[in-house]
Formats: sequence, structure tokens, C-alpha cells
Amino acid sequence: MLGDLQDKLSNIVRKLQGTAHFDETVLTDVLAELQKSLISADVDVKLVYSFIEQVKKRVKEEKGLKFTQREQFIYVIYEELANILGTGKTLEIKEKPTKILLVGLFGSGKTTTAAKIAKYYKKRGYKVALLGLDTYRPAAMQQIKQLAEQVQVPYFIDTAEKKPENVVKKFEKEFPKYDIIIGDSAGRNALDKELQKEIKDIKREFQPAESILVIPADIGQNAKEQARMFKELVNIKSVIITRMDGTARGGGALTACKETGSQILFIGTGEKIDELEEFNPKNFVSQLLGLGDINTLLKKAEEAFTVEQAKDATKKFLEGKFTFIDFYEQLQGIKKMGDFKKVINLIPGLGGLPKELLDLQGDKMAKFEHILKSMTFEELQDPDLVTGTRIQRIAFGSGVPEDEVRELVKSFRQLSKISKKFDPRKMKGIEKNFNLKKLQGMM
Ligand SMILES: Nc1nc2c(ncn2[C@@H]2O[C@H](COP(=O)(O)OP(=O)(O)OP(=O)(O)O)[C@@H](O)[C@H]2O)c(=O)[nH]1
Ligand SMILES: [Mg+2]
Repeated sequence: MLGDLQDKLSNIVRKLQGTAHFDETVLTDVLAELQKSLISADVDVKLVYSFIEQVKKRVKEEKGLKFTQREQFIYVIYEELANILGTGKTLEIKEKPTKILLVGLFGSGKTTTAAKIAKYYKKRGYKVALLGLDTYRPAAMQQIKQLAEQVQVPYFIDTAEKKPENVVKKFEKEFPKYDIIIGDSAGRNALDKELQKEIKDIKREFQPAESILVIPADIGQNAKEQARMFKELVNIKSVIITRMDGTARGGGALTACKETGSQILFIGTGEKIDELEEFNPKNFVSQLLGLGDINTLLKKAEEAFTVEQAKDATKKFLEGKFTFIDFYEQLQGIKKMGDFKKVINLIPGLGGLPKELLDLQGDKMAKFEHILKSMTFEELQDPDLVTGTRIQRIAFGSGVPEDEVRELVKSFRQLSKISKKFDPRKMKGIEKNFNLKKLQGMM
């Protein structure tokens, strides 16, 4: 699905992950490649330009402690791409029966999709039935019968009837037995007067909870015009894009519908009944970018030491309210931020920290963390308690020599001592002086 675009975008991301440096040139090159790929996938040029501008702006403004610049860049691309695809949508199956009507032009994939959706919801435990409302094309009712038998759901058809609204009337009393009734309407070459009237007549009789427009991906950006026309006629809120498997223009159809205020429910990715996917813009983009591990990245965004947290910890430290708990949190944060030394040098007045503290990285930090975990809550809150037999116990618990526990206590005391030397009156300037820009630039 979207093979070409997926290849291009995931290559861009892979290349970006592999570059040794991240600078303005890399940024510009990547954006140019992204632009080219999206336009060749038929995404509207204006939409692509505004996407590129938005990414550029955010990458410059939002450098933070959460990510490396490169990760930040990928994250912004991911979010903004998902954004141009809309929020995604799922059908609300509230009332019994929830009636849905599929509409669309000739050969867009309505009947196939009706069967695909029936199977999708049946698998999820709903009682589903198909309703054949295509009285226009002679073979249509047979097609419903065949597909319904294939997915093993009940179906209602009338091969003799010429008016679809009469088919609704005929089977109406059966509907309450089901959770979902899927109505399959007829197509035409265009949304002409005849089709307009037909759809309105069906709608009046059937009273669907939703009318869903089925659009083939190969019409590209023309999807927008179709979505607009059908929206005017029957207030379309949801769209299903079929034949995503067979076109390089899928980007056009996918991005065009959102502009009419419709959200994509599903995408069809092949002729087989199982080839239907729920459309979730974020998952979709993560596949497109080849970000199998997007969840790791997202988790990092949630957990990482934020600029605010860094400021908080610094403030507490300068107020002398620093405990082992804060120390531990600092260690966690530092691990995520990278180089403690660089960070600390940017905080006014902290340049003169003892060397062993500034070198607090790697193995030693891991060891400290381990030791801190063996302390009781009481000890973590009151470092003065950590003496004599407690040191013995903590050393035993964390499997390190007692000397290393003493070393940690010493490091901590040094930090506390420095913290107490600070003049509280200087505190006010701290936030202002916290050299955020420089700090961010470094990450
Ligand atoms: N490759 C591919 N083919 C699809 C997909 N969905 C539908 N088709 C094919 O598209 C053709 C038309 O599908 P139908 O379901 O009959 O379309 P329709 O909208 O019901 O057509 P009318 O009722 O004549 O308007 C069939 O050959 C389907 O197998 C899809 O997601 N991928
Ligand atoms: Mg059909």
C-alpha cells in the first residue's frame, strides 16, 4: 500500500537517522526530499508547502530537552503528516440497529466494501446484515448474495424491485434483530440528478445513522470535489478510500477529504475481503515513515526530563531543599539529557562544581542509581541518616562495597554544601538566567 511513497519516506527517515551531524543543510535537504515525495504522491501542492513551513517552524521553535534534534525533527514530521490526514474516526455503534449507507460513483468499491465492513464488525462480535439497495445494475443483487455468503452474514435482496426505497420497506421489520445493517447503494458515472434523487429517497426511508462515501484512491485529489458534492447532498462525515493498493496517487485522496471536513474511516488495500484497514492517521504515518518504534519515541516524549522539570530541580537545589530523591531524579534526568557537565555549566553560578560531580556519568551514575534504590524512603528524604550500619545495609542491598556508598554520600554532601552557599536573593534571576536557548541548541 502506497508502496512508492512509503519507500521514499522511510528512506528519508533512515538516511536522517544515519547522518553523522544534524545541521541546517540536513534540515533543508530532508525537507526538499519530503516535499518532492509528497507532491509526487499527488498531495495538493499548497498543502505540501504549508506542511513544510510548519515543520520548519516547529523544528526551530521547539527544540527541547526531550529529544535529540534529529529525533525532534522526525517527531515533528510525524505529527504534522498525521495532522494533514485528519484525526481519524471510528463508527459509533450506539443504537440497535445502527444503519449505515454506502454511497459513491460507479465501481468505487461500495459492494466489496460493504462485505468487508460486515466481516470486520462480525469478527468483533456484532450481528451484521447486508441490505442490497442497488436496483440499477442487474447483477448487483447477486453480487451481494455471493459476498454475504462468503462472509457468512444474512442479507436482504429483491431482484425484481426497481425502487431501492421499496427494498427498505420490504425488510424493515427484520432490521431490529441486528446490531448493524449495511446498505449498499447503486453508483453512476457522476452524481447526476438521477443518482441524487435515488440517494435521497433511500435516505428518507432507511434513515441511516451515517452515509459513508466510498472513493477509489486512484482519483487522487479529485476526491475533494467528490467529497464536497456528496457532503452537500447527504452530509457526509466519513469516507472510505478503496484501492489504496493500486495507485501512486493515494496521497491525494487521503489528504483531500479532510478539507471537506470528512474523516477517513477505513482504507481498502486489496480485492480480498480481509483487505480493509481501520484508518488511524498516526499509525498510518508511522508505517509510512518506517517508524516501527514510534511508541518508543512517544514514550520518550512523555517521560523525558522536560525543561520545566530541569528548572524545578535546579530551583530546589538552590534553595537547599535538595534530598536524595531529587538527586535520584536528577540522575534520571541527566541520563536522558546527556551530558550533565554541559548542562550544569549553563546554569549561572554552578560552573565551579567539583570535578567528580561533573564527571558523574556512565557507569558511576548507574551505580549511584542502584545504591539509591536500596535506600529506604526515610533515608532518601534525610541524607543525614545514612551513616554506620545503614551504610553497611545499603552496600549489602545494592551489592557494592561500602566505600561506594560513602562516595555517593560525599558527592551528595558536596552538592548540598554548594547549594547552601547560594544567596536566596539571587534566586529570582534564576529562571530568567537559565540559559534555555543555549541548552536547547546543545541537545
Ligand atoms: N485492488 C483493489 N480492488 C478493489 C478494492 N475495493 C474494491 N475493489 C475492486 O473494484 C471493483 C469494483 O468494486 P465494487 O465493490 O463492485 O464497486 P461498486 O462501487 O459496488 O460498483 P457499482 O455498484 O457498479 O457502482 C471490483 O473489481 C473490486 O474487486 C480495493 O481496496 N483494492
Ligand atoms: Mg456495487
